[in-house]
Amino acid sequence: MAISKLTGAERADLIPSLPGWSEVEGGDAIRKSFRFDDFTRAFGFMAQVALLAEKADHHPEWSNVYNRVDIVLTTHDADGLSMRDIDLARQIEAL
Ligand code: HBI
Repeated sequence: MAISKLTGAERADLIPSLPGWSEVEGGDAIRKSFRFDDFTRAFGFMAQVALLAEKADHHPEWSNVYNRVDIVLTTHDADGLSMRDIDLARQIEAL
């Protein structure tokens, strides 16, 4: 299914409502850094996000260093930011 890239106006409207998320340079992705008390909690969070991603068929670009998880969301099929990214970010915030 073709997924369309969000316009600048849509991004300006949607991203501020995502706590702690910011636009990556160029506006084609959003990112957030998470910090946990320890590695176990960071990995548990990643496991929860992995299940959301698989259910959504929409997967993060992410890295983990000990208690830190850095997530970037973009839509390869749209070559930029789409509603799939916004929806996944909302689901992550609801964990
Ligand atoms: N994840 N972030 C991201 N972007 C995509 O375009 C994407 C994905 N996960 C799976 C997926 N696309 C599939 O729809 C395609 O690989 C077929």
